[in-house]
Amino acid sequence: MMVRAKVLPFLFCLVVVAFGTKESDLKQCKHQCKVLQQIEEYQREKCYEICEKLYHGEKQEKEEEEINSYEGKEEGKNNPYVFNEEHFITGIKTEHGRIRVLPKFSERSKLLKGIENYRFAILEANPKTFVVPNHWDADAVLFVAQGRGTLSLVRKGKRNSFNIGRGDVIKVCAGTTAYLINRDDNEKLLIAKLLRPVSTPGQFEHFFGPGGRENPESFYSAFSSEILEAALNTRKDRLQRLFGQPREGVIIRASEEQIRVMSQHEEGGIWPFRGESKGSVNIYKQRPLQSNQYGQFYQVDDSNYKQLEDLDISLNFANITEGGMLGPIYSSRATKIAVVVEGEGYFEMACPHLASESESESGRRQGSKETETRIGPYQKVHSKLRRGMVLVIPAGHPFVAVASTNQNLQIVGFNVNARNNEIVPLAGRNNVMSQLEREALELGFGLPAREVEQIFQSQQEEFFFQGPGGRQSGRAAA
Ligand SMILES: [Cu+2]
Repeated sequence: MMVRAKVLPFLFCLVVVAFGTKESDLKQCKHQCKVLQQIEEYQREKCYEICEKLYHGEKQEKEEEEINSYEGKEEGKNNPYVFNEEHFITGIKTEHGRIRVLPKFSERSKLLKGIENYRFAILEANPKTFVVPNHWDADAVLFVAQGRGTLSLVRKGKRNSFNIGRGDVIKVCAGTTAYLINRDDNEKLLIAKLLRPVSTPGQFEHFFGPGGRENPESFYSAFSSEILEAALNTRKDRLQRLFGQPREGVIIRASEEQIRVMSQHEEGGIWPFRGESKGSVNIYKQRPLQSNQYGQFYQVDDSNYKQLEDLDISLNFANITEGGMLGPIYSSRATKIAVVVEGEGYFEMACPHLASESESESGRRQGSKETETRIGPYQKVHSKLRRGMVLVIPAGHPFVAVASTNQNLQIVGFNVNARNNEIVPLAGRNNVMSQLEREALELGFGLPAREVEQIFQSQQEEFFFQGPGGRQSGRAAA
């Protein structure tokens, strides 16, 4: 009896010590149960059970841990590349929707100075609502992340109305009068916007024509009444009535009938503006640049949407399969402003700036001189990724994005400085190291070239790989 009582806790300790999340650990655990002497058969069964429980429990826990270990870290002052809900300013809000805007990037950190002339916003409109006509002093690229709407754009004396849906990319030139409906009965319409202000760098405004004295105020109301009377050739009392109506905000409810009439348009629309292509292009309908079982990668740039030409912006959409990962890669010229549209996971990025910042600070404190060129150390910038989060990935910065093991991770990225940008793969088929001369590898790594080559050639996939959560022991070839 004494022996029995002692055996179980002992065996529990034994198997726990040996435990990881690999399948080989499970085997080893069971093996230990098998070779244990002085225990009875029912205890042996119990031992197997503990092994199974630990394996499955730990595996799940480890995955959760992996994601959760990044939780909270993004809040740190030393990670200016990640933006959460609380970093947004609510520009416009009604009970039917809101427009949230990120502050100027350079306000967050001087490391983001390169994109300080760009602003990022997200529009949310409830089902069956109308966003009142307005124009912005900014060129904009819109991405429909969710829902179905109809967008109307008035420019060069013509109106183009077209239906939009998930995956559509639309360029809206500065000064275009735009209005929008959410024509869906149930789903919210979500539109991510990258704006490039044209008059005041880094700042843009919405100008509302229709409107009243307030909420929104009409820009017509700013003019003297005699000016408006003369310009519109109308009596004062009629103008007072026109701009004196109580308004209920920028995003308002529309009737079934109004929605029905305004929804009668085609996808993409007929584009009446001379020399320009269609109003929108759908990113999912493009041929993926990369595709395998671990994910797909799509791009819209000036080759498949000519209107992006003068903006030097492109868009990417990455669908990373659950348990998969994208990269490591880096962009040669483009800085990516990305938003998570679906799923969960995490990302890691190598950044020499953050490490040098904290180092030079401590250096200054110690009175030591800063050297001009420095190599490393690299700070591992990392964060959990969740729907709605925004990431900035500067040019040249190697990064990787990993999907959780239970849901695909979908990220849309707006690339600034898109022209001649090249995505450089750091692992997998065609990785940059495989282009190096053998002597360069030998000298660079301090190892025989053959050994280095073997490692860089062991990953057969390209761009998307099985992530660490999905990998099992014994899979790696080298
Ligand atoms: Cu950096």
